[in-house]
Amino acid sequence: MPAELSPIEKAKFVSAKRASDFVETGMRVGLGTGSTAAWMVRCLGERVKNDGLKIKGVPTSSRTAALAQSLGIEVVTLDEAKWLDLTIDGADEYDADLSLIKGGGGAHLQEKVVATASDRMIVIADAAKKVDTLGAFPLPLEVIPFGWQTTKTLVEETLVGMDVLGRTTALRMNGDAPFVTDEGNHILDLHLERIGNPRQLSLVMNQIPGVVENGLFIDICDVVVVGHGDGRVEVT
Ligand code: ABF
Repeated sequence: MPAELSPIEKAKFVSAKRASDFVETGMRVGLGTGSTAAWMVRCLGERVKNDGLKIKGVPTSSRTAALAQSLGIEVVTLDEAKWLDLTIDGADEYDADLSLIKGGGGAHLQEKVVATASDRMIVIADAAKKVDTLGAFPLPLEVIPFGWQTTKTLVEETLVGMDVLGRTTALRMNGDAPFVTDEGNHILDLHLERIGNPRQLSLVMNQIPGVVENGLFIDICDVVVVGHGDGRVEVT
């Protein structure tokens, strides 16, 4: 373990390290995005360098692709891999059903495609990500640029009457400009505070014309590997 990690970074590292132990030579592995996933990619890079680990990595974002390539991990496209043995990725929240909110890193569309095209999905997270009810973290919606303001209005009108507490939706910004995803789309962040029925909300949001994908991952995560600031790690 790298020296001098803060408790939160230690929690992320031990979670990522434990999950990377599930990776075996010959696997096709989905490589997640975010700071916890970056630790996992670094752990795999160490095994490639020191133990001769041979995997085909499918990154979930351009950021992860650059990191993996810099560490000597073979990077292929999802279509080249065709299907994945395992995806390891972070999350912003997870609940007792292993439903997730993802997308804080702006990559949930590619992350959901990769995670769904995998035999197994392992989420790596520090213990603070566990919640009783999803929603305190803003739920991202990837929307096409065409008519995004109208899409925002449709989303707000659709939320009325649904089992959520908050209502506000905001365009994610990157400085003074709208954030642009790897796919060239924008992101609306829904500040819902509490999502009473994540499954229903996920289905309804994706029916709105202009919405490409939402950050709710329902029935996709198989295992959560939780790291704690004192170095403990739990596989749930
Ligand atoms: C990506 O990174 C996103 O889906 C998720 O929202 C975020 C988690 O970032 P971190 O590990 O830095 O908390 O997986």
